[in-house]
Amino acid sequence: MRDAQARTIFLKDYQAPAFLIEKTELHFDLDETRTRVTSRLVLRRNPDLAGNVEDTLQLDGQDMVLESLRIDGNELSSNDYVVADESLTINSVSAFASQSPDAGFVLECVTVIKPQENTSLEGLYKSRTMFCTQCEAEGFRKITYYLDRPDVMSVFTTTIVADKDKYPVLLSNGNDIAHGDLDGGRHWVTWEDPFRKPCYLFALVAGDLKHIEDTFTTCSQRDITLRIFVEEKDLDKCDHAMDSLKHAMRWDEEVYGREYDLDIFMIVAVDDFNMGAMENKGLNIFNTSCVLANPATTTDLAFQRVEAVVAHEYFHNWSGNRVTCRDWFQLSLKEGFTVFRDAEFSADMGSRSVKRVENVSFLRTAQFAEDAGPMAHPVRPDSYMEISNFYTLTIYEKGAEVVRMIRELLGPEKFRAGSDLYFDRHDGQAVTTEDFVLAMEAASGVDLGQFRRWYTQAGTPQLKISDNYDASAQTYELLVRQSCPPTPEQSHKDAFHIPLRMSLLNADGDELPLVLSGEPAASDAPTERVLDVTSDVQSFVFKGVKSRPVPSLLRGFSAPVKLQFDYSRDDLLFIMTRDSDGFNRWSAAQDLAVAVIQEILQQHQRGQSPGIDKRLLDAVGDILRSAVADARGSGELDQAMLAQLLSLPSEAYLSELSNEIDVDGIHWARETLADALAVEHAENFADLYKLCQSDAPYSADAASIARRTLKNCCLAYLVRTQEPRWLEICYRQFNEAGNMTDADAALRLLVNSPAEAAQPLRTQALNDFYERWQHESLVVNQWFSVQAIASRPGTLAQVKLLMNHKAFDIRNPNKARALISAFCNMNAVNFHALSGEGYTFLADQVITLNRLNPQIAARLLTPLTRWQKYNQQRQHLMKAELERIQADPELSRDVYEVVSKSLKAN
Ligand code: B3K
Ligand code: ZN
Repeated sequence: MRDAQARTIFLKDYQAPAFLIEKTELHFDLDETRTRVTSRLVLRRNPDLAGNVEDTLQLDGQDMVLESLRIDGNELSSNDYVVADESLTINSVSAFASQSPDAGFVLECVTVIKPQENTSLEGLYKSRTMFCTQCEAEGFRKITYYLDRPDVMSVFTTTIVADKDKYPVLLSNGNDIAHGDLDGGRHWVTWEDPFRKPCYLFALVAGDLKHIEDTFTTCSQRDITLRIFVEEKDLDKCDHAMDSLKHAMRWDEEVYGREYDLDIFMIVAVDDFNMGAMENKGLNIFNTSCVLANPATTTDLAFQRVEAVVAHEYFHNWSGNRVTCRDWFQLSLKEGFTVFRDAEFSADMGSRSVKRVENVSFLRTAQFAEDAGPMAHPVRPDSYMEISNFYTLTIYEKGAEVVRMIRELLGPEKFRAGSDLYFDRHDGQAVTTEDFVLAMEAASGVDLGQFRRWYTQAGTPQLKISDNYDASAQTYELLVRQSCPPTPEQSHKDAFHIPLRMSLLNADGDELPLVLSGEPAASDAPTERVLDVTSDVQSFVFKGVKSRPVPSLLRGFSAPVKLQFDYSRDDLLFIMTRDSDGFNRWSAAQDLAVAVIQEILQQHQRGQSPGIDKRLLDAVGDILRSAVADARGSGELDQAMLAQLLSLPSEAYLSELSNEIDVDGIHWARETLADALAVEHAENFADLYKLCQSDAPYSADAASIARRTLKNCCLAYLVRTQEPRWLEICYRQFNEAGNMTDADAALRLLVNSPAEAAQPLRTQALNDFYERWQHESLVVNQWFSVQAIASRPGTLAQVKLLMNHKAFDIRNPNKARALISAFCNMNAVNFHALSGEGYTFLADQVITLNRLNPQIAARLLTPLTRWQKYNQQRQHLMKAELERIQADPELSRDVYEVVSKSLKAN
């Protein structure tokens, strides 16, 4: 890594562009060996910059050969410009322009690139047989020289020329305005996108694709053509994405007043893709894993992911494309807001409480860990080396929580007024998170001054709450203390503005009217309130409280904080059963299970045999009995929520809660509790398992998904009993399943079971599964990951064998994730083996991928960066591997940033 490449970009250095690009005309001559890109850019000096007399034009560009360069038809010679690794600098524009650069000039540039050799999957590259692009954040500069920054917005016209047999379908943004045939079996298409956009939203696809088509009539009665393009073999896997798209389009009209703008909306599925999908204007490009769905090959979880990602990318058309980011520090402006929008969409499509539980679980496990690690950064970062490293859970998930908190503080009507104003004010502009907050303030009159700290301060705030009941005065006090641990570059934090949604429950579980001291008593006082926590220490005294209540705090997880309140286990049981807030019922169940698991762990560490709190065993029994009665009777309960209540906190969450992670202890303690629950309640689990069976044909509606989830949750407990009959039933479910959800669940259980009788069944099932699905790439990925996450000893050896399997290809990100990432992130006991072999394995893969695909390499590295949370022996081993990676002389900027920042945390 050369020093120049390890440069840091700072938000404080932001400067508006000296030149603007009004019009961009691109011409692509696609070819197997060399692709020629001709660009014709209409530029002019930025008139909004006072006194702008800039005459040097520096364009971004890398990995290409420049063939010719002209300004206003005048050819430049190599003395007139400087080509460096990442730029092209023209020293004097006015020397070639036919008029003042203020009035505009035309830059024509011909470059040659080799998409077939581009393994970074950024810019223009080949995925299997097709050409496709990924330009966000800075991939366009690998296509042609350009001002590759989001505040340069231009109208694009794109002509694609290619062999007609191999590439019958040629796509780009906007509308197809002309096409025709050429000699030599070639053809061409010209696309025009009337909306100004930054180049990161540019897209091109060429391939032998088939499509399904539908139409959507917008709220103003415009008919939009919807097309989903895939390889022919996948045509039977597009319907769910199409349905999801139409639901999303309607939802955005109804909930945000946002109508689609072009006449056509296209989605293309590609197999080699660094992330989930990309919101290119009018031409979304999707990882096959986020668009294809069919009951036979796709699990319920993947069906739900398809719905969410299709909606997310569609919603970007407004939150991202029509209103875009001024610079990449503002990334959460579009990502946080859009994740919030897609989460609300999913909540409306399925079960709201369950959706919230899933999101919060993920946030508390993965984002909290990121916020406590060496790469912690604010929702609006101050600096970065490589922007690709900042597509993080903080930008996305915490960013969404920040938007959610704004809605908590404003209420839904004012929030909607704020979003309307934001879209109206900034349509067609590249703006900042500050502009978003200003619009919210202007439309609501709510002061978000202190709230802005959520954008600038990293780290997860802690809320320590204690209470005090005064029986004689009939007052109940909540004393709230907030603090936030230091994060890299930020040792001190100022108090956050935290919306604390809460209620007080009396002994019957009823909510009490909430009147704060100083407020007039009112007969219609609310029973739920959002308290504004704004100081380091703050007291809230409620009056007229006749007996000591149980507080229901942080309802719906109203802020992304760590809450500490000294609940007794009986209080938690009470909230679990009596709270009207579904999220808090679940959260109390988790807290109780965490406390019991931690107790088992401590007993284990002290060499005592575990004693399991009977209250938890009984509570699970109660849940099960009510679930059984409900399944036999009215069927009113939300079975997805029941499954959540019956699921123990993950090892990852238990690890996040630990100061020093006892990898094996956590695994052992959690398994011990799960096994005990299984044995104690085997009969109830068996009843429920049977009651959740159904002969109905597969449907991906919320109730059917919930039923299957609950059923497979029961089966998991039953397999834990290690009774041969349950292993056989599991194997039978695997064999006879009419859908992938049930087959996959059973396969996972067989692969993970430590029972001796499971061994032959597992071997048979894995062989059969591969045999049957070897031609379905996404299913083969599942087959890889099922094996990679088995906690049995010897898994790493198996993973290494699978790396040599003919179906594995490290250049395909889905495959790398299915095997390497699954092993390193979801198999703690094996990855953290004290031999250090897991760490060496990961470092080897990162070193390989660093050369092929730096983005994926940097992302895979995450588990090694968390070394500070482990014991000395593991810390030493992990750091040694990070140092080995750091010593690679060819380190990409992506990997360099992650390695150096995590070693600096020393
Ligand atoms: N905006 C893209 C992410 C691009 C990532 C580039 N490294 C997908 C999304 O968030 O919708
Ligand atoms: Zn997004």
